[in-house]
Amino acid sequence: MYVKKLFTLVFIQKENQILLGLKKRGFGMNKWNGFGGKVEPNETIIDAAVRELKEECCLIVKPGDLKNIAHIEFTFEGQPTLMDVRVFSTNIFEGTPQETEEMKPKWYDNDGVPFEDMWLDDKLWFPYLLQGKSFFGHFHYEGFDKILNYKIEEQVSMEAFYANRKLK
Ligand code: 8DG
Repeated sequence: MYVKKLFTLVFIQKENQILLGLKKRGFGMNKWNGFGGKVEPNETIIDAAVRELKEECCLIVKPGDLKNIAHIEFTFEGQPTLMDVRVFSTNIFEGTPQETEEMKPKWYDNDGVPFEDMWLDDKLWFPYLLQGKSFFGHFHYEGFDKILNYKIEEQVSMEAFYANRKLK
C-alpha cells in the first residue's frame, strides 16, 4: 500500500499560449511547470489550487473558473509515497504574472513548450492538455530521470472519472 499525498497543478492558458513557471527552489528546481503544491490539512483541493497559484505567480482565479482536466499519479521505485496530482486549467484570471521567491513565470507558445527543461513525463501528456482533453495518468519513476512504466487514459470528463472510480 502506498502513502498518498495530494498536490495541485494549475495551468493558465490564453489564445495559443500557456503560462509556465521556472521553479527556483526545492522539488523540481530548474524545471518549467504549472503552478501548484501540497494540499494543506483542512483545505479543499480547489482552495489549495487557488492559493498556490497566487503565492507562486500572483495571479487571482475564482475557484469556479478552474476546470479539473487531469488526475496524475506518480510513484517512485522503492518508495512508499504516491503523489496524487490534481491538474486544473483556465483562461479566466486576474492580474499580471509576477516573479516570486518560488517561481519565475513566462508565457510560452503552445508549439514552443520547453520539454527539455521539464519533468520527463510532461511531453507525454501535454498534447492532451493543449488539445483540451481530460485524462488519467500514472507514471512510475526510477529516480527522477527515468520512467519505468506509465499509462495515460483519456477521459470524457474528470467528473465521470471520479464517479466511475467510486463505483469500483
Ligand atoms: P514547498 O516547496 O512549499 O515545500 O512545496 P509545495 O510548493 O507545497 O509543493 P511542491 O513540492 O512544489 O509540489 C510539487 C509540484 O510539482 C506540484 O504542483 C505537483 C508537481 N509535479 C510533481 N511531479 C510532476 C511532474 O512529473 N510533472 C509536472 N508537470 N508536475 C509535477 O510533483
